[in-house]
Amino acid sequence: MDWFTEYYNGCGLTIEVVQRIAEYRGLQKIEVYQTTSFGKMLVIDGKIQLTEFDEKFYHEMLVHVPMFVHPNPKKVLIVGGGDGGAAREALKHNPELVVVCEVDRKVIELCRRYIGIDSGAFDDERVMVEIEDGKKYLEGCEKFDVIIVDSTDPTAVSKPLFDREFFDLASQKGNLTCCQSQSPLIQRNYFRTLLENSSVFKERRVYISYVPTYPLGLWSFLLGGKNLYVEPKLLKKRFSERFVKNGIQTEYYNPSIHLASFKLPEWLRREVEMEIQK
Ligand code: AG3
Repeated sequence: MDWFTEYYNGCGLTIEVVQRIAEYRGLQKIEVYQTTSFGKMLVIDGKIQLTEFDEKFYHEMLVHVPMFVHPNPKKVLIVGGGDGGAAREALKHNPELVVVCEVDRKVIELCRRYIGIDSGAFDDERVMVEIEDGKKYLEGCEKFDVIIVDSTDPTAVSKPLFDREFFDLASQKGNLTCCQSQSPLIQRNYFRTLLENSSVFKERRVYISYVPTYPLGLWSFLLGGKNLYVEPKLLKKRFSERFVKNGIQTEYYNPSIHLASFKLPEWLRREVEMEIQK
């Protein structure tokens, strides 16, 4: 047995690992581990991207919140998301097209081979993979109903996905954009940068989820676009029509948690409102 630790700003999370199943150094350092209690784990550049144990907490909240805010999402773009977890969730809304724009083809390759949380999404004929930089792809693409940004932390490869130019493009090409926006508690600088740079959206709302294997467990997401609030009754109707009636079960998401996730603790509410009301 061995231990893997992800360090961040003066603390860290240590997970017991049975073995390292794969390692690849290219555009990014990609590692896949078998852990003792969290199933398989994907690590990129030393940062935990997912474990089988809690990836649904993250992927369901990243995808179903924007997808249920949209009345009829048919065309979906996922920027990043090479593990296929976000694509898997998006398909549950019965879209016509899901484009996964991943800059590092090795992420897709290794995840398909060693982790498999795409659950067949990459074999689905509605899913198209583009190996390209997210910004470049947005410059040339058609419009999408929903754009979902499933990136790594804003270091090296993902940095451009957090800048003004990127949000500008996303606001033009997507009806609705949703980005993972890091830990607002222990990665405040990342979170603030994202808030500052995304002011182009007509409306913005921040919501939170609990992802135990991400830094300190509290994770945030930013929704940008128009009509971001959905009445509880309408939300329940959409959930029932798209999921309940089709026998689709979730592990984390439901309409109540959707609504509750926008209720922020006071320190975070203040921080968000200061930026959003500017
Ligand atoms: N993307 C967000 C993970 C960021 C985690 N950061 C960290 N551990 N420092 C997840 C990609 C999974 N689809």
